[in-house]
Amino acid sequence: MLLIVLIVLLVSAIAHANVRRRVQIEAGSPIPGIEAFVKRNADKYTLATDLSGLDTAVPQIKIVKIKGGLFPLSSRLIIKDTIAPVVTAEDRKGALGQELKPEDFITSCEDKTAVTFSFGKKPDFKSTAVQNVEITATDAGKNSTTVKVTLELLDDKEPPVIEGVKNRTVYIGETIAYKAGVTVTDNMDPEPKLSIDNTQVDLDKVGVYPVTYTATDFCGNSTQVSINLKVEEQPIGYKNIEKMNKKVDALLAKIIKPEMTDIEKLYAAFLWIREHIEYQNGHAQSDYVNEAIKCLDGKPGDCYTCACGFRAMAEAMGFEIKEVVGTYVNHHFWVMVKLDGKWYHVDAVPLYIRNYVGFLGIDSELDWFSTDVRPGYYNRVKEDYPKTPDTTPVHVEYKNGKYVLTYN
Ligand SMILES: [Ca+2]
Ligand SMILES: [Ca+2]
Repeated sequence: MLLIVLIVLLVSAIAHANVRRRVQIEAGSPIPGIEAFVKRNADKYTLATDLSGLDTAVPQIKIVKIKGGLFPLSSRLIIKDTIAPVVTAEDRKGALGQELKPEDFITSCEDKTAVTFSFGKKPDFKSTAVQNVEITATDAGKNSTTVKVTLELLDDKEPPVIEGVKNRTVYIGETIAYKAGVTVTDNMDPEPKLSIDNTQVDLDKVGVYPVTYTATDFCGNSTQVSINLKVEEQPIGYKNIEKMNKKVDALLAKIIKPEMTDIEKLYAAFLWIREHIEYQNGHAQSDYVNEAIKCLDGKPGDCYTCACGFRAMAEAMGFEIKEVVGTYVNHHFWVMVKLDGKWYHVDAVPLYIRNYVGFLGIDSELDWFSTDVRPGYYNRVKEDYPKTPDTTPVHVEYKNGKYVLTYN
């Protein structure tokens, strides 16, 4: 009996002696396995403590239980950070009164543990003199690195600049992204603050509401821009805009090639309408979207149908369009398109009289047509529309059943 007890004690003592009392690793190292904790015969031991979730980037001491032999065994895992951070920093300029933090000077910092930054002596943020600044980076193991930089504060009196703010229209039921397309820049502050006062806006009620954008730099200089936000009833056909856009994209993919010039692109859209739409009187004059869909589907239509189809295509290609409402009997409709900063008339409805076909037309041609060919046809309230140039870059003729475009 005594012999058995002695043997057990001896085996336990051997097992105990084989386990390392302490194991130290550098912070950020991989989690050690059982072989780190025993001197030999690692295959006869297992870790009883689960180390899988251990964050070795945190310096700490952990008791590790080990199985092997008759009695429980244990070791201590010591995670220590002994390596100081590697830091680079840059000289800074700022605005008088701008409080910079120590980390604002840091351009890179490498360390396995969490690092905090502190000033040797806090700079005077109310001085315009060039100051020497010391910044110390200290890791979780209290190792530290100090870098030297300079700080120069300038007296900023220039307010930020707000761009991209314009009057907008939304329909009831829509939401509005006030900051979309709006940029704020400042001569010194890299991140001037932008606040938007939209407290008077009611998106559920038709009306015109003021919205004020205020940009402020770190010195308190500020700029204000106010716009009008118009809330309108949803137009007829509004729900079909997506459908229209899909049809436009599909058609443009067929008839437009990226290498085309602007004139060629507009002409392709114009020609498609001329060649696919059969004239038929009678349209819904207030429903741009559904008329455009009718046109894009190649269904018969009138001048408004063709104008809407052309507008949809031209706008999708990035051209600016104005609808023109004529004063001719029953109204004639067409559009104006902006090409290289100049406005021209485009009348896509099939019309072959005397070779005048209405592509990139100018005011004098419309006047001639409305006087000599078809009295009153292009009459309109001229002051409501931009003037065209005196010459047009192209001439389109309809000869022997075909359209021919020549450049002037
Ligand atoms: Ca470190
Ligand atoms: Ca400024």
